[in-house]
Amino acid sequence: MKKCLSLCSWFALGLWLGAPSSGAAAEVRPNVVLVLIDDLGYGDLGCYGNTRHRTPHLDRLAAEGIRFTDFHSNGAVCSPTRAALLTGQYPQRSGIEAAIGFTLTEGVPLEKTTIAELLAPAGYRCGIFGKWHVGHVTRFGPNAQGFHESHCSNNNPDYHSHVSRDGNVDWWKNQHLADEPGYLTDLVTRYSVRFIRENRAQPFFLYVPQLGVHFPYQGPGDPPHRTTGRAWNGDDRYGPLPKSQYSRAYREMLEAVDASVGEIAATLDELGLRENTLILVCSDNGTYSWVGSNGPLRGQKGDLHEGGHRVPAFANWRGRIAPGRVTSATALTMDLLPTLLAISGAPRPSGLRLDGVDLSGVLLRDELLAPRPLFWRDADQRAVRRGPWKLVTRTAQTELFNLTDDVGEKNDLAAGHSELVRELKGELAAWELAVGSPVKSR
Ligand SMILES: [Ca+2]
Repeated sequence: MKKCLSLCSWFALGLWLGAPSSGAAAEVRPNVVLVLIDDLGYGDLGCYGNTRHRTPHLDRLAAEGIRFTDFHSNGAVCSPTRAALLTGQYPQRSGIEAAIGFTLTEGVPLEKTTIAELLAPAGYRCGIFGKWHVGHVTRFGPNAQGFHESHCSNNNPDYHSHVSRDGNVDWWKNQHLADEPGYLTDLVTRYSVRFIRENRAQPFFLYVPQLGVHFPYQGPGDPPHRTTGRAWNGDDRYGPLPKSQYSRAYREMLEAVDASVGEIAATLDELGLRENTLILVCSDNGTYSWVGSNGPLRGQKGDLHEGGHRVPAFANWRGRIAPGRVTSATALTMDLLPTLLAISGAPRPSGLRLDGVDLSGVLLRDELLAPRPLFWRDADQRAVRRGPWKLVTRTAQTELFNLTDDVGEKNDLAAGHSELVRELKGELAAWELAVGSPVKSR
């Protein structure tokens, strides 16, 4: 299946290259740097109102680009959002609907078409440095899903000892164990910068799923904690520090991520690549509100109230995206793949099912998105969004909110809007019927 898609893509690419030029993408394929920050909350960055965390590099990229106020992760936890990012599909269709562990039986199925498998045939060099978390890397890893180079973890290891919660070392190079000393955020920076330098003369897709700011809570100066040979699934999963120091460590971890992104941007500057590089930054789900900030939102990581999935997101492309813009467009992680297809000019194979939509008109031309219903599902929670309206269900409980008036989801309006509740429940049921059960991993 993959081979067929690849051949089809080459054929389509040949047609595309022979077609008359219709825009900048047809002349020079832009580079893409996609930074996914782990568990970053809606209120964690200075550009979203935080006054405690110092994030000057991220704030500058946002200020010099376009910032979303209504961007959402597809999942309220790590794996489903990452699966949606890679496939452009709802997690429920992509093969992973829940956070996964370390088994060899769970993962985005290899026959799924990923963003790397679409960009590579168009001449892109594809690299990933950071956290994978969509299937054990030895079986479902990035090199088996279209990436040319990878240094990554399965999950969230100790930042210093690199031991994951299953008691095994978890740092891999091209799907082979390759431990090395270093604070993980620094390793992510090192490989990302090297990748840019080595591929400066050709289009590249650099995917940087930062490990910060997911637990264990360890700043660069905090001690290593986990050792091999035992599981770390109790309260010790959060690291070596007393709880009173979690938020201090979290701030330092975020500031290390900010420095990492700053170094990546500085490398692009130094090489004269900023005018030909789209930088996208977003988070994979909300933060835990006892350590980070979801701003004015209700709920936290794992919840289908806004605090679980409304996240920071912005795009920067010097000379192409006008600086200082803020958009209220409602967008999701699964929209990134169609957006990158449009911006890169990479062909979309016929028959490829995408749930996301192209955001390039929002980014480049201030266009509006067509209205569409949006859906989330996480175990016993469901949510559906239509314009300002959001219905949230959990077992027998149903709530309705108007997010324009009430982004904090404080006023349940379900009792006074029975007809709208009925309609939204109907849309949700139809969507669940369409996506069915998650694709079984193999
Ligand atoms: Ca996460």
